[in-house]
Amino acid sequence: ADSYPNLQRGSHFSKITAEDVAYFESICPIISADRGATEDDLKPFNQDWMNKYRGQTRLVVKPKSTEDVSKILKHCNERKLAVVPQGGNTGLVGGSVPVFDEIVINMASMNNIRSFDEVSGILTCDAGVILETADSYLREHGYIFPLDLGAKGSCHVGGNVACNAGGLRLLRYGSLHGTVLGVEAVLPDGTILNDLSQLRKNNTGYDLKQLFIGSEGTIGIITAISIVCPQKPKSQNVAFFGVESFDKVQQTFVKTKQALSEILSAFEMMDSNSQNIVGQVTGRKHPLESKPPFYILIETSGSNPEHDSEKLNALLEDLMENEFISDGTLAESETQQKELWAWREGIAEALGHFGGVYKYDVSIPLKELYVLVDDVRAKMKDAGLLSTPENPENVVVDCVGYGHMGDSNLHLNVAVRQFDKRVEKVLEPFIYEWIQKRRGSISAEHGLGVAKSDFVQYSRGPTELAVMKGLKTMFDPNGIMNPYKYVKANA
Ligand code: FAD
Ligand code: 2HG
Ligand code: ZN
Repeated sequence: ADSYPNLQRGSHFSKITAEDVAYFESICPIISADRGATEDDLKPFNQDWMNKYRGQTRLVVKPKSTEDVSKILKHCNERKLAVVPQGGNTGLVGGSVPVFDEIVINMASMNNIRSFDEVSGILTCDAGVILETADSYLREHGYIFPLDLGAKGSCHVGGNVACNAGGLRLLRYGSLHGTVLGVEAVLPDGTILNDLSQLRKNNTGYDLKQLFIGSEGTIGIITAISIVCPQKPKSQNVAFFGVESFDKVQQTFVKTKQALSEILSAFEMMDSNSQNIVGQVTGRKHPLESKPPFYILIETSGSNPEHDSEKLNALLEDLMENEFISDGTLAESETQQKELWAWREGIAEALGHFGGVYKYDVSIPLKELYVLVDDVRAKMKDAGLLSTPENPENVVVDCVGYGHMGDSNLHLNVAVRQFDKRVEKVLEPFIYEWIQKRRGSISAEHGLGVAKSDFVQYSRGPTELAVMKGLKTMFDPNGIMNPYKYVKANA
């Protein structure tokens, strides 16, 4: 495939036959080239959200139950047919689309809420429930989903768990490794593993569900999850600040934690380049008139509006007095809160409007979080690839940095007019070496997929990788689950 110049189709995988298609059809709805589906019909399942990766599947199966998934995988395993589990297909590392002709197992039809306990706040639902649907359901019952991210309208909770998504409120509600209490999964040979526990405490052997959280469809298909959900906050505030330097962003972070303590629910950082691009693409006017190099979005979630406002106002006064922030605004309604959030949540989408984006999702010690962006921008400029007032048509539109400052997680995005080998050569391995030197992570929250699979050794040692490969082989000896991606057992 054009998207994958360095990969070759596994020669041990079978090709789909008419009998296979007939068998899958007897189990659940399918979309098949052998039944008249066109390339256009298959495109939404073959192409990823960034339009960067494109596979060549001829068959999509849409199971309606765990038993359907079990029959499908058992057959694929016996026949050595490779598969790709697919949720909402919003992943950003090319993990959710085929590389060659893998069968897409799309989970969208498994979308029932199974149970909700109003006392414990534990939700149990099918993997294909859309995140926003789960959250809306919970809100009606006085709770919220402990994860929130820009793709909430399309991504599935099963997809979220499969890639261990982090999102906008991790600093408050923690990672899915803490909130997910149970997983029901189908192993590659069709065995149903029922670890759908609703217990917060269960020290009885290895914690198997943890292996599925962040496994990106490589050891089995998650069919349901149970998760403990926090109370819906009675009071919420959103503040948006302009800041003159990254040092001051850090000082503001410390002050904010001290002042807001338990009510802080998000601390997001955006550079001015990211904000310019959102403004340019949406045509909206920025909430702050001054043009500082950095912006911060702070959210509070609490139970007492007076108490929360008092804390936030005290923080604001302190930040202004000490000149940590140079400008700011406080949302006065829920609509305004959403408008402010749009300047943060809308960055990924706006960046996609120019032709292509190189994405790096990294963990770095906070002190140096933004240095990487400056370094990459300087290198692009030196290489004569960055658009400047003198050369406004250069291939690199801009290098922007933003992200989950509260979690030391930077999103470095290099927006280009088209994907270009010269740009790639400047970016890699430079960025990976830069991260390795600082003992950071080359993938903080988006995972490995096909995009980062060949670079995992920059963040993980040989012993760790050997154990991971052993695990993969134990679960999936035929290697049918999401091949060519993640930690490749045979690489
Ligand atoms: P998909 O993209 O369909 O799949 C992702 C991976 O999981 C693939 O490897 C796939 O094979 C596997 N998979 C999917 N479902 C299953 C299943 N049921 N069983 C086993 N394997 C499965 N990520 C963050 O961490 N934080 C963010 O803030 C964030 N913001 C985003 C904002 C936007 C606008 C977009 C487009 C993406 C964002 N992401 C973010 C990426 C994020 O990982 C995904 O949006 C989401 O978690 C993926 O869910 P999905 O259902 O779309 O999964
Ligand atoms: C976000 O935080 C997402 O907005 C997407 O994780 C980041 O597109 C990106 O690089
Ligand atoms: Zn993110």
